Amino acid sequence: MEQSKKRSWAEPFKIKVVELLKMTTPEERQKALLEAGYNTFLLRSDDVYIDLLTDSGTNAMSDYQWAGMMLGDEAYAGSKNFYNLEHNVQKYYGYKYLVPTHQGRGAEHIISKILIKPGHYIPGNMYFTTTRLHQELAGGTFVDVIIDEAHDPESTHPFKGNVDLQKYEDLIKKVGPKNIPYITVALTVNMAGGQPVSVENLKQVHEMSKKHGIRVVLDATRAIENAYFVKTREKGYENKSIADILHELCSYSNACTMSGKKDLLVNIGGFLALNESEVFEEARNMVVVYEGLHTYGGLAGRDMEAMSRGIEEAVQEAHIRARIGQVEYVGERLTELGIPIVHPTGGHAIFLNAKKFLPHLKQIEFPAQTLAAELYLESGIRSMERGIVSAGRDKQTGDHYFPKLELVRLTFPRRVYTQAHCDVTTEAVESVFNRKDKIKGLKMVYEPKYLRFFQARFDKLS
Ligand code: PM9
Repeated sequence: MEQSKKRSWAEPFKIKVVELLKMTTPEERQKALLEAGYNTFLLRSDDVYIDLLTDSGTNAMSDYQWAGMMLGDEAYAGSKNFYNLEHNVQKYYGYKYLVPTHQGRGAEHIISKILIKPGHYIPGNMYFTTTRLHQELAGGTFVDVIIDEAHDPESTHPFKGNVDLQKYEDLIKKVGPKNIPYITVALTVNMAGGQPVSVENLKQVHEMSKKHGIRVVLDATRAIENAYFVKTREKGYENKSIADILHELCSYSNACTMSGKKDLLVNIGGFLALNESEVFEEARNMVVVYEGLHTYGGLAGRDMEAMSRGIEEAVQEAHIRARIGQVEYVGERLTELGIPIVHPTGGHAIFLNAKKFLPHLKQIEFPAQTLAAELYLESGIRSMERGIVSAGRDKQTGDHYFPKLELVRLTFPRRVYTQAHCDVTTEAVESVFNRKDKIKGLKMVYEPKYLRFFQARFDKLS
């Protein structure tokens, strides 16, 4: 028998425990959506059928991780699970020092507070909500130095997360290297569509930064997914292991912040990892104020064990191939249907291009927020707005930012949903697409001060 060119992959696990899903009626969903003020963050999880809000903390842990949970050493100080985690962070990420934190933003808070002084500038490859907020709260100003292609949903550049070296150099010239404590490089870039950075680009960023005495701080939250894209897209890396690529990526930085809730297959946890002993000393001291003692940082011993074991599993080829393969699969099906999405598909999610999906809505009518609400109404599938609401307001002028990207994120938790769930999701998006012309926009009726996308409320425009 002739073999097909592209062989199928299957989930590289079998299912041992299941959690039953609840189906709702359109009337129940309409009521739930009204109560949630058209904000999918405010829905009760009980009212959701397939939850694609986020891949953060929503992963399914393996039996190996659950077994590790039973080996939690809950001593207040010096838990053996801390040392296991420290060992694996050193082994796989290559940093010398580890400060555990309850999640990613705990690490962002600490590094921002230590290194940023009022008046500083922090370049980065596109903003991330919590990262930029901590930088601003410390008195800094974020400057986007990502390549232009990242802001174009249709550009098929293989490394849309890359830093534009010219933009970076221009900023250094303009404000002076002394006013730039570090550059943040996110691997992958969430807000651009889960887009990767190439090793070559990161190496150049590292060299330029070193020349000017500027640190490179990675947001390594999805660095393992980034390593997979390097392996499949960057010349010379085809035969390297994911673990080796990860190690190399981190070698071009001074530190990283990490939300373990993504790549590392856990439900809670994060860390700051560093190479400089003086900064580490300050971080170790600060973590006791905001998170917990430096050997637990807001986590239980069992959480640290699950995260340590998660690192070992996350770098496995079969895991990462299927994880990104699932996203790719949905992307291919939606593209076949002519549905506008961000190309190429990224690591953790499909991003629907709401500007193109609902071209009759102005950005101030919140097309992505509207589309996320409509998808929920259609099918009980929960997604997330990543557009004008997430972008927030300019801290100087108070005006809305109007980002080029107005997207709805269908985010895939790791090892949670099957290919059949993916098919149902595709069909639900298609149904909304078929009635898109009749969809009306939203107006914001409540806006919280920080990270408004979490709690803002909306009403339908009549
Ligand atoms: N990301 C996500 O759904 C969690 C909620 S949205 C704020 O994508 C990056 C690249 C992230 C991220 C969280 C954090 C913060 C830092 N960097 O949520 O604090 O995607 O663990 O991590 C979310 P924590």
